[in-house]
Amino acid sequence: MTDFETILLERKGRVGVITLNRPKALNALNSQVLKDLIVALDELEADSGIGAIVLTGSERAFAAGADIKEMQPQSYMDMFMSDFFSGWDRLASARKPTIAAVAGYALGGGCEIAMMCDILLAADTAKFGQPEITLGVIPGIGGSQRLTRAVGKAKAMDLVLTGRTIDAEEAERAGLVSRIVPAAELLDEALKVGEKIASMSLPVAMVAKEAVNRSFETTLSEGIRFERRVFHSLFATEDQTEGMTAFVEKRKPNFNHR
Ligand code: CO8
Repeated sequence: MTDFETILLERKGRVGVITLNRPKALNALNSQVLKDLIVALDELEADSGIGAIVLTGSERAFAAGADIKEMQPQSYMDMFMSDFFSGWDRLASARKPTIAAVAGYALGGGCEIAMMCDILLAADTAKFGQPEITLGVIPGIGGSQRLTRAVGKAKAMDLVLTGRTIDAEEAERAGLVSRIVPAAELLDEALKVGEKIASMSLPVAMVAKEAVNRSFETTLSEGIRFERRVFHSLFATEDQTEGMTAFVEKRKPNFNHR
């Protein structure tokens, strides 16, 4: 297993756990974090023993945003020529299901990478926000788009234009997170969700998330057409046969995990 500078990578059963680990900078996301995360994601996606991926941080911070100290001296040409931040698209395009387990601060890029995950679990201590405007910039890895799709224009404008932070309760009411759990139980809960997903057929879970994600990219009729085509195609899999036969035979299904 690869050693990393800024993250920890563990395998817990069929769940891969990536922990952001720059405690002195509240897990600020610098270029090294991005490099490490890409290697870790590539490893977990290639590992047939893994059926779901949890991304988490510390008790105090999931991530307090992009590393401001790294960005501060950069010019327009530096940012443009290096296509700064574009590598983060790797997380959004992960094929295996991803779960963000957020405690403490998820600000700026931290909120944005949590929103790239398929499921967002919040500890009761979680705080979300897009404070970039207070630094003279705007969200840079999808915040203006994903936040708006998640919570609607009213709340997104409020957060992006004022830079204010919301707590877990407000985030849940707004539809940004799917569940709130006590901070002490966050990782266990995320692992349970991961194990549950990993107990399903992996290819079916992969196309299920692809179908949901299509809804952000296309019209209703095209999205439904996509869903229908994929649904039909699943009848070519052993897992459809196994899942439905197990129901009829009143037993638990034994899915393929590859
Ligand atoms: N970048 C660099 N260092 C940081 C960051 C950051 N985003 N956040 C915290 N740190 C550092 C602090 O500088 C401090 O270091 P030091 O001890 O060396 O001074 C250490 O972490 C602890 O932080 P604080 O002392 O400030 O801790 P507090 O508990 O007083 O405050 C806060 C916690 C409120 C979270 C505060 O640290 C803060 O406001 N941080 C910045 C939040 C922010 O503005 N985030 C947005 C950044 S811009 C951004 O994310 C752009 C997104 C575009 C794409 C992102 C791709 C990754």
